[in-house]
Amino acid sequence: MKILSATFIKSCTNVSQLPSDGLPQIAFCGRSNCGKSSLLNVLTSRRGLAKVSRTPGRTQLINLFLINEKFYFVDLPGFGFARVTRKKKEELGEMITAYVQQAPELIGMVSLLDIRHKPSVQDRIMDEFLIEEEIPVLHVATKSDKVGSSKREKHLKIIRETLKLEKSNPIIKVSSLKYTGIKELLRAIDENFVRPDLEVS
Ligand SMILES: Nc1nc2c(ncn2[C@@H]2O[C@H](COP(=O)(O)OP(=O)(O)OP(=O)(O)O)[C@@H](O)[C@H]2O)c(=O)[nH]1
Ligand SMILES: [Mg+2]
Repeated sequence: MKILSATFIKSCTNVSQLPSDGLPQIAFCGRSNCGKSSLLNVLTSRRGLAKVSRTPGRTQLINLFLINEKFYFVDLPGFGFARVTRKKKEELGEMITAYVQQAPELIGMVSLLDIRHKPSVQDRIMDEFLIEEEIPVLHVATKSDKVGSSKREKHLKIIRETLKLEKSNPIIKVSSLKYTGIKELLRAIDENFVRPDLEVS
C-alpha cells in the first residue's frame, strides 16, 4: 500500500459521531504512551498529523484520518494510564469497547505493544475482546530502537508467549524514531486487512 494522502477529519467523543460514509476503518490501539500517534505520523509521512506527547494519556478522543480518500486510520485513546482518574479510565475503556462493538466499518485493529514491556493484563483483555468480536488483529512491537538488536527476539518471545500468539501470527517490529519496520507494517496491513478495492494502483 502506498499512502498518497492523509487528512485529519475529526475527533469523536462518542461513537455516534463516527462518519457514516461507509468507508472502511483500520484502528490503532494500545496502552497509553506505547506510540500509536507517533506511528500514525510516520506511516502517513505527516509529522504533526496525530498529536504526540511525552505525557501519557495525550489522545483521549477517537481521531479519524482519511487515507487515499478511500479508508480511515483511527487513532484510539490509550488504555491503562495510571494517572488519570478511575472515572476517566472507565470512560476511555468504554469508548474503546463501544468503538469496537459499534463501528460497522472497522475491518482490522493494529494492536501496539511497547517492545520493552511484558504485555499487561489490559493488553491481554483487549486481545481476547478482539477475538470475541471477530476483529482481525495485527500485532506491532513499537520503540524497537529502545532495545539492543541482540535482545529484540527475546522481547518478542515474551510478548508472543504472554498473548499466546500462534507462530504463524506475525509481530511486526517498528521504530517511529528510526523509521524501521514501516514498509513491512504497510505490507502486513495490506495482506491482513485491505480489500482489493482499497488498493492504490
Ligand atoms: N525512542 C522512541 N520513542 C518513541 C517511539 N514512538 C513514540 N515514542 C515516544 O513515546 C512517547 C509517546 O508517544 P505517542 O505517539 O504520543 O504515544 P500514544 O500511544 O499515542 O500515547 P497516548 O495518546 O497517550 O495513548 C513520545 O514521547 C514519543 O516521542 C519510537 O519508535 N522510539
Ligand atoms: Mg496518542
